Amino acid sequence: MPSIPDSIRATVRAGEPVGPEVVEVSRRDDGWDWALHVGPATAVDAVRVDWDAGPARAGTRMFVNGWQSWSPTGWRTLGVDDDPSRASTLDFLRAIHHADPAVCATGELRSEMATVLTPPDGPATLIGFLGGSRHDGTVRARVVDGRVRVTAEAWLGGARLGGDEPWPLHPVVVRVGDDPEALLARWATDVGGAERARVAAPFTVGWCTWYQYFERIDERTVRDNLAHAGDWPFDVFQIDDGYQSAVGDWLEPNDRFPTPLDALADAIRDRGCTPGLWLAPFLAAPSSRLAREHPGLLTRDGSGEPVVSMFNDIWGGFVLGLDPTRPETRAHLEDLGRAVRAAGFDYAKLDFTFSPNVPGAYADPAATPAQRVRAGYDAFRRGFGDDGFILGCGAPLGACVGVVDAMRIGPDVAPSWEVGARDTVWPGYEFAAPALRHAWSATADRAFMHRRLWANDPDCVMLRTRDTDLTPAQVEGWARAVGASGGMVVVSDDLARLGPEHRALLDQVIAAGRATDARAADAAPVVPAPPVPAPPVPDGAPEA
Ligand code: 9PG
Repeated sequence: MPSIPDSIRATVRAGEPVGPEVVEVSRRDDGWDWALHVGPATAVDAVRVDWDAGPARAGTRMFVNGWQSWSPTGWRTLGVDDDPSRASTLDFLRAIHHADPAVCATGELRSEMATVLTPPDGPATLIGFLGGSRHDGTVRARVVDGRVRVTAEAWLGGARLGGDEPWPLHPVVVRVGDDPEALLARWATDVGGAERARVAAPFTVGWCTWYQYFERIDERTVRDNLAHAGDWPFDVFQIDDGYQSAVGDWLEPNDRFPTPLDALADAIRDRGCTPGLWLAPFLAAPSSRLAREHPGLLTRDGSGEPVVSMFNDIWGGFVLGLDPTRPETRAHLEDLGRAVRAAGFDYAKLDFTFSPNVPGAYADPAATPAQRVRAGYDAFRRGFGDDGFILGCGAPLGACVGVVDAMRIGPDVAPSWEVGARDTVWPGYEFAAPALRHAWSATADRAFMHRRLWANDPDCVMLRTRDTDLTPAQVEGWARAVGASGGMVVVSDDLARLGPEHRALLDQVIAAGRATDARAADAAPVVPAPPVPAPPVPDGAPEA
């Protein structure tokens, strides 16, 4: 495959006709710099360079990076596999898992930020955007008449761009090499440099309420676990979803939490841990105090109605999105960050943060979807402080480089290998549903991002061997995979039920994780792929 297209011709997809001369392209050694110069403000969907990358070889593999933490990610076969959007039935799902919510053409594969194409008989080619804070970048590939067509697409999402100054796009690199992982690691190092990635946070060990108690937490349970926390090597003790009175009202706990949050944070600190809090700062339940008293913060559609940004049964159904392009929303998010920190929480897990990508009539029509997401994060960060620890979750990866300290790089783990009965599985997006094998495969496929774009959060280890559907081998295999990743090690089990054998495994995982983490910037972590699941045991047959 040729390293750079012979002639770089950019085309613009816009709401109004624009000429090809509006894109200024300049070649660099391994790709190109480009800028958009449309003059009068024009709604621009995308700017793309499309080229012939040579004859298609059967069995060419493509690395597909999902758009946000939970989005389908992994290696696919070009000309055989399809994009998840082909199977999807809900517009909403495409808006929360891709930059461009439109359905792909048959046979087209797409990857966000970067891809690697590896033909069976030749070197690998990486195509990647050197940034993500100004706009998303999607690389598409398909086979046309026996040849590979590649498109590098700067996704602007209909932002009204214009003015006298050219609008710089993130540079694109095209690089050839023998080792796909080395190409990805080098690309991630370059993106981290360009976006001033926050990669200096210390190696983090923690405890989290979610994967033992889910939304059924109460203060008693949190305090029971806290009573054991001093016996464990936890840096962080984090309260997850379920403490709040409503989605949006993060500082008002519900009646299962009689103690104010700042006193709970004090109790955590007294046990020697950094207090951590989960919140979904860009969402508000319709019945929340936030939505009722500050309706002006909400994202609106073209008819002025609030935009639904998520559906979740445990929150009572539909929830609305906040519009970070409104100055008053940014002021609210900044105040929220300041208040969470003032309550004593130095660690914040910001979840469901894809929501500003959901289409709507945002107040600032000149902001791209990536800029909307980033404006929300930046506002929270301003209030929370530069020295607080922010973990992104359900987060668009590209827009968050440089603002988060850590990033969930896969879908939710679960105390089961496969998706459990209580979870909804959406056609095309099966991978986003909680299952150990999903979290494990993302941890392997995105290991190269660690300490280049942020610290990777592979999601919690699942140590318990009772009250779980995991086999002891799955428990241990996953824990060791987390260690091999060098990323965060977070326990999410009832501590009263863990014994010395669980502690011994955890100590080994932490030691391995610290060693991998210490050299991750030089040598990208290598995480073994999840084992192929054993075939089901027939009824009556003895278990192995
Ligand atoms: C809390 C949880 C945990 C978990 C997060 C996130 O409905 N959904 O599609 C859905 C997706 C992910 C999800 C929950 C629901 O999990 O990843 O660690 O914090 O939220 O609600």
